[in-house]
Amino acid sequence: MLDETIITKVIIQSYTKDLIDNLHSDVIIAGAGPAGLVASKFLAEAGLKTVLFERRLSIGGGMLGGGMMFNKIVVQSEAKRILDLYNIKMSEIEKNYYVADAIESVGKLTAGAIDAGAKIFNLISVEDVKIDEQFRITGAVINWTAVEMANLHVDPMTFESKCLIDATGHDLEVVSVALNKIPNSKLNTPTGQIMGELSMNAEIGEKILLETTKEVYPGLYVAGMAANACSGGQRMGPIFGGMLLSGEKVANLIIERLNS
Ligand code: 48F
Repeated sequence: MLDETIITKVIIQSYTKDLIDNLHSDVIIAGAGPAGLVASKFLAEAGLKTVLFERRLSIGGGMLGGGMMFNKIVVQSEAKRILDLYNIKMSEIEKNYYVADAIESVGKLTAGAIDAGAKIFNLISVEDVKIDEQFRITGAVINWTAVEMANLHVDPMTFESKCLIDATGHDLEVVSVALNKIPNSKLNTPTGQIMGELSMNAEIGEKILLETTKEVYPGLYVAGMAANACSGGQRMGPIFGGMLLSGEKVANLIIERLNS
């Protein structure tokens, strides 16, 4: 005999335990696109407690749809080694242009993060940051995506971490809210402000992404498209090498910081 109330009880108990176990972590990542997923794997592998919040039901962000719903992704040779780490199958249809299946890529990037020990919560949005007396960022303020979508007046809850990564993609949501709400805040960008992304140039956008991926405010890092949106880098469309390398870079910056 299956008891529906036991099914309900084990779900509630187990999910609540996950939330409580992750209240304090080393790194919180907002956004489970390719950059956030790769960062989670490397951070967790380095022994850092890593929590990732994703607004949507699905994981993978813009990677799932490939280019204009042709759900294939392209990776250049510089980033091929990262897809190889996950055993993602690729074909080199043109020299230096490796093509992979978007669903396989997202599935394996997700499994890689989870197997390394990162905790992913979907259906939760980061809506603000937590700050200390010196206005340093010390965590994330979160709420159910459903609350956000229904525009309900329901207060959020707070998770604490040593570092926070904005991997929210084009919208750069976490940095935007922080800049708005922290008095006199200046970002580590050429203007000290959010510069916004530039129109498409895959060559420049991919290259510059490794420079724009950095700590932009004490305790707050940017990775993936959010990094170019922050520092005025070009967009690059459905080539994903830069996203993977950006995830790796932000993880290395934080590993170095927290282990020093
Ligand atoms: O947009 P997304 O895939 O970001 P990314 O990792 O990769 C960018 C590429 O997909 C593509 C591109 C490549 O060349 O330009 O756009 O930089 O993933 C961002 C994820 O963050 C989630 C969003 O649902 C998506 O899955 N997200 C956005 N805002 C929030 C959030 C938020 N406030 N809280 C939690 N998740």
